[in-house]
Amino acid sequence: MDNYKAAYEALVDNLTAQGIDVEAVKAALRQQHIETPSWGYANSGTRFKAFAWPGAATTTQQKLDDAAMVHKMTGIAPSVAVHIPWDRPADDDYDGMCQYAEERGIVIGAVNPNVFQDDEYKLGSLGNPDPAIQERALDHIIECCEIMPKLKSDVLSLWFADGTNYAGQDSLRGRKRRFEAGLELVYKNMPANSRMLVEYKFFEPAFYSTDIPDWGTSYAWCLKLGPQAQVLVDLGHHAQGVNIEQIVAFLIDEGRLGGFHFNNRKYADDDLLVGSVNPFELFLIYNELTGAAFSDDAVASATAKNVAYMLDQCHNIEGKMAPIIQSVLNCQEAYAKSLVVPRAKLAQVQQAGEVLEAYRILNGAFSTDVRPLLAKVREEMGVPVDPVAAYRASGYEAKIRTERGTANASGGFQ
Ligand code: PSV
Ligand code: MN
Repeated sequence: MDNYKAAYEALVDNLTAQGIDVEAVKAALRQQHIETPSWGYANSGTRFKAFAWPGAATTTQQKLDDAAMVHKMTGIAPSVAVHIPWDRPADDDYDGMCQYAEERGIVIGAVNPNVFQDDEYKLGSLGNPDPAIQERALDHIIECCEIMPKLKSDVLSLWFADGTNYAGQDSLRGRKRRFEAGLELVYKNMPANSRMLVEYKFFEPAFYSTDIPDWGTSYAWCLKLGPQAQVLVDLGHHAQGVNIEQIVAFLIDEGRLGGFHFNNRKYADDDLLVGSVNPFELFLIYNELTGAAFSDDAVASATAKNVAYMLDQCHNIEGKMAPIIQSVLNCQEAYAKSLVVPRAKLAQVQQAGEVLEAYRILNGAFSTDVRPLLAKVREEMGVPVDPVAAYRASGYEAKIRTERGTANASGGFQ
């Protein structure tokens, strides 16, 4: 990595010859922002076993300390998503929590209510047939709306474990109506200038039906709710073979793409490093976002520029901090590759119906080794050129192992 300079010069020549403004690409890379999840710093597992990782965070302070370290190593991860009540502070001191983050050079990002972990939610939350449970869920989500300004957050991120396991278990239309009514009430309680992101998932923990199974359901409800409601795309929440970049393109064009939960799914949900299974897919998703952000279309451009990019990953066997840093870097690399797509040339061959040439142009950008460019950008930003190596050499991991030990718990802000 230290010897990247000659490769960087050669890359600049190559990109410039293709008509790409390298300084503009670097400026865009400096502005990239990937939010990390507080829960990704704690121990987690599969339903069969949670392996405790030495030094893994158990309190929200530790999660914020770790997130600050990730930001220090990468320069592009300045915010952390929180999950309530996992991150509920003692005495509800949200101001103190916000200040704690800011003192470490980061901010709190999306607020995620949790209406799935209590026994009462066995049959669902907003979709539950019991009005008392619906109300309990509603109260918690509205409480999260009140917490948002205290944490200076403008994103409410909603995911529901609601659904049914057996045909006949509940009325599908009844659940739809209960959900709509609940979401409408939440929407009315949103802080001004904030956004509600509605996440979908086609399976798990309910297996016969899921109340928000796909982007279409989420989109339909966002349309009904109003402009503050947008769809959140979690990469792990689709069936095999689904063309996620097409969903992304559609939602951008309609002004309703609000955020991402990045991860990579091999067979089920979201616990693998983003871009590790299918880097081409991640590139194609970024290609849609970048193409829109830098286009002349006002709605698509504003929407793409306002997307909340978040990781939603739990690392079970590969450590905690280094994989999170690696995930941020995977997003950075995919974004860089999307920035070197020669768009004018691509549009020309698309228009001319030159199918193979269009594929070759797009694939050419994907195949570009952007690592020297990223090394240069990092150096200019004053962060390590190789963030994972720098993290390993920093002594942070040894320090937290000694100070924190190995614990199974994952607690809140003390
Ligand atoms: C559910 O699978 C999910 O993707 C939701 O975003 C949750 O909030 C998150 O994982 C953490 O459980
Ligand atoms: Mn998610």
